[in-house]
Amino acid sequence: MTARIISGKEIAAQIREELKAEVADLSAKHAIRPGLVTILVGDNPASVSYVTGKQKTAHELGFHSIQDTQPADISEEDLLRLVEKYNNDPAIHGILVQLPLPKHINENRVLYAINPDKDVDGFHPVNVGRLMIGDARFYPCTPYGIREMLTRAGVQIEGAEVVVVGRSNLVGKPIAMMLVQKQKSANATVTVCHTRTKDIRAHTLRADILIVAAGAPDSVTADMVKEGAVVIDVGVNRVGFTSEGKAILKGDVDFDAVKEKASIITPVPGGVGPMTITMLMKNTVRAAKLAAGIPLE
Ligand code: L34
Repeated sequence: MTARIISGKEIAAQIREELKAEVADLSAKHAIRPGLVTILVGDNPASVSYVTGKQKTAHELGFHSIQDTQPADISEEDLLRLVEKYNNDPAIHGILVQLPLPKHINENRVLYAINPDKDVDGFHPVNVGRLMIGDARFYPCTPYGIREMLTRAGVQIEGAEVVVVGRSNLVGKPIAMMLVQKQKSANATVTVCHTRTKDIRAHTLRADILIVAAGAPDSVTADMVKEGAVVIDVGVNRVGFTSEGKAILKGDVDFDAVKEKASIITPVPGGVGPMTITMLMKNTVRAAKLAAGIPLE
């Protein structure tokens, strides 16, 4: 079987069109403009690229949008004060602190300082807990994007055997938690594999839907994939540079070989990445509505 390649870029563009209509409606009926701040500490090239993408999209959608870049040696106390400033800014509905943070900063302390109502990443413990209970306020952007790609591609999640490779707080744990819920676009049987899993292949071979967020190229090879499986590649690995100095990106899946076995596969770049950015915009619109007491659909 040769897989259908689902373009995150195209689906994200479609969602942005839907969001434009929502933003126009918020403006016309409620005089509200969604406000987003992205906080970047330091100048890690990948983080700079992702945050730039977020700002560009926010501007395109007509948000009130602030890029707040801080030096790599900012103190934890100063970063906490900065978060507090945006917690108290009524024009800001969403606060995102780009991860990873420098080693001298306690990441959890910073994430816990964000007002849960402005936590458009969904990383605050209150939002993580709500997600687990099945009463989510904000879905973390990457898992949200993955689920949206699956549903818009017509993939049946209910009853499916889902295998997640990777157990990060950013992707592995939240996507597992989302897809196991007794809810629509969920109700799957979920297995989470990680670096200490005894026989990963034995698990991945059973997957109807295989979600790979392992953080290394070729973590999943063709011999690990069932014929006809749906394969979502979350990895974004910078494996080198072009002669023009542009980063060469590669996913966690051996794309060329796996696409001959899968029924659906996502590419890197142009797969989950653009969806992550767009779901952040969706969460920011949601946060703006929540702040104004506008009922959500
Ligand atoms: N707080 N930190 C916080 N929230 C997040 O949701 C993230 N993540 C991850 C890293 N740290 C975070 C992102 O934003 C990963 N991530 C992310 C965002 C965008 C893209 C990839 C990862 C993306 O746009 N990828 C493009 C290629 C971009 C490039 O050329 O660098 C793609 O097509 O895959």
